[in-house]
Amino acid sequence: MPTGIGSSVFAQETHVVMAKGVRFDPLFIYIEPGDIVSFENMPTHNIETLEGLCPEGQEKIKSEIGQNFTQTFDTVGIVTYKCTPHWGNRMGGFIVVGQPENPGEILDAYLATTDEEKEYLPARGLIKKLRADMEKQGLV
Ligand SMILES: [Cu+2]
Repeated sequence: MPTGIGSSVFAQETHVVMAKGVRFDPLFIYIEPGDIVSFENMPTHNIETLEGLCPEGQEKIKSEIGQNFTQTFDTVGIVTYKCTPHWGNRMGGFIVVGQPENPGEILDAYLATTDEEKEYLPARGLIKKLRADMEKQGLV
């Protein structure tokens, strides 16, 4: 719960991400720290965070395939996740938690990481889409 000095107090909100085919909809969500994300319509899908594309302090998450999944996110930053069985189809998404400092630098670092780690390669196009969305919103 964000109750410290200098942080606003928000009611805990629940955000829904739906699996549709081999995509997550919406592809990126913007939430406040402490909010809940509910992943639904997951008959053949799961959620697995990509450790190299997550903020420091974000716990590793790997949900069960075929199960809806609900998770609270507390760590400010950009969380990247994939669907393990459909990562070859680039089924993944982002949760932007709070207002990370220098989001442009974070995204640059994430892109560089995708060059180094083959496992992260499918994230490249997704990161570019996130950057475009954040630019549109004036966040980058
Ligand atoms: Cu999937």
